[in-house]
Amino acid sequence: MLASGDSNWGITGVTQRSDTVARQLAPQDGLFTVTERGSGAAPLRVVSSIVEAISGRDNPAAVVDRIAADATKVVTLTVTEKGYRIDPRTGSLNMGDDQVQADLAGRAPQTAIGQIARGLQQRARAGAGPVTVVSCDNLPGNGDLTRNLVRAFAAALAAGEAEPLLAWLDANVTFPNTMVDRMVPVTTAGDLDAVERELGLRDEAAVVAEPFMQWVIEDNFAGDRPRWEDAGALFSSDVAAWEAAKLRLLNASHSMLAYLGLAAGKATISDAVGEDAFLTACRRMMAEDALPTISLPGGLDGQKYCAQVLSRFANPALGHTTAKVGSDGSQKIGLRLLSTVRGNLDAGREPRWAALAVAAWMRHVAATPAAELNDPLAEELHAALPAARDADAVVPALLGCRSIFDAELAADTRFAGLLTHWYRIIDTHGLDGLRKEINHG
Ligand code: CS2
Repeated sequence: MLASGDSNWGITGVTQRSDTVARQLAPQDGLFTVTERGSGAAPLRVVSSIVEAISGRDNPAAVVDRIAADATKVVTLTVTEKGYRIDPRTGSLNMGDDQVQADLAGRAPQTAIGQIARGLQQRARAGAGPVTVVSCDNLPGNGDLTRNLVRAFAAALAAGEAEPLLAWLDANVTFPNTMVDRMVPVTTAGDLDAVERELGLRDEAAVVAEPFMQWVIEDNFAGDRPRWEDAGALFSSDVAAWEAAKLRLLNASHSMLAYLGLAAGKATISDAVGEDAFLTACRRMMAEDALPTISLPGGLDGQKYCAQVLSRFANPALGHTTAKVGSDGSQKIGLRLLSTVRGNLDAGREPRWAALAVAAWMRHVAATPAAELNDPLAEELHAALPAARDADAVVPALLGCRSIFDAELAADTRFAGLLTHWYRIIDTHGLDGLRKEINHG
């Protein structure tokens, strides 16, 4: 959340994890460091833009108050794909989610969409001015989506509440689309120790990141905003093309490397992309499956972009783990891989390499005990799995998960055949089998 004070912008940082606030940011007056790892890394930097840190879990009313405050001009959210509580069948707010229902029933809201909607409702009642809500998550049309989710929440309120809020939202709130790109692994205890050695102080909120960063924003703001362009942000009317390129090229390859890496016992993304066969599979998925399904933003060279992405993945200093990138797969593969799959099938082409990434995810689900599968749908996925875990049993079972695969895609025998082919190789022949099949290509 960003307030403004005559262009002196300050951030109220809201985290959903109470220990992050209690243990980390609050005792440090919101100060934290950013350490870049890899070629071209800038020196360690202390960030002082957070003027207040609030736990969205422990103090939801404060979050609502800050959103409602007239001084707040921009609300940004980075809550990962699952934080939006999207119903995959409708693409809208999951009204079957008990947390969403509890927020609608009037408790101090705990969900991101509930906190934003209730904050905007309080803002409307207080007569505060226009505000802009900026999603910074890996979702196509993330601003449009956030608007639709907030409007769905408003529309589900009691009759006397819904209409005035919807009218106010439409007149006073904008939701620009954005594309944000920077690899930021989970900070480890070793990272905290390294920062302490360099800084001479203990920073419990230290952030580690790659040197690369990119932020593309639709210039659709309801009121004031910081001059993010001065820090390198790009304002564009073609954010959708940037989002598609990033999701279907970078994020899709990230997921492919995560699941192939996990199958081969590779702990990090850089280890996984260091396996020549996996590097080849990424290259071919980007070139042969993904690029033909997207229109690149003006001026972006597809080949150079793909080469740069793979070079970023190879950064050995970053320590991005296959387990972290492979988490929440049920929320990611549709956005990153299945759009490419559908685009190729519709064009009469076989998405050979995107199917490999999906098959590797299926093998990850089947080979990981439910209690260890880091996925909001872990129970649903494991309930769908048969006792047998071979290709002929697992592929149709997971294709039957309508939260992920729609009926038309699940019934496509070309796709099912590719999934079965790759799953069988991973499951039966492992890394050697993958090397042979990918290099045989
Ligand atoms: C990653 C992304 O964890 C993941 O799913 O693919 O967080 C990725 O690091 C960022 O989108 C890079 O901009």
